[in-house]
Amino acid sequence: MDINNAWTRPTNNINQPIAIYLTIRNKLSLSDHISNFDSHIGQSIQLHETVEENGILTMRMQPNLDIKGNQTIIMEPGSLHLMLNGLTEPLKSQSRFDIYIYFTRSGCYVVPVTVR
Ligand SMILES: [Cu+2]
Repeated sequence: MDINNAWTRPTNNINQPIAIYLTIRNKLSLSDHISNFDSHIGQSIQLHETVEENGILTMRMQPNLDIKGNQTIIMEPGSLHLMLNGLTEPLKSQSRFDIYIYFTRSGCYVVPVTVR
């Protein structure tokens, strides 16, 4: 996996979930599957999708994400994103933290997230 461009926005409000965006490229021709997420700076991370229902944007949890061989998945505002709940500290601009993404086939990746 190539995992790039992981970022989020600064916040002082630790009571609000934060959205994390990134790009995942499967370099293999075999499909893979994200099985779990983790981070030291939050209690849980879920995969969310932003969808429009009757003209209103809402977020829906996506319990599973399959990545086909050679597929690129772009998480960006208004579409797929990771939602981190239970932030333990404010996020300062230009700081960084790590998240962990677990793939069924490719194993665990440490992904540095930049606070923009
Ligand atoms: Cu969300």
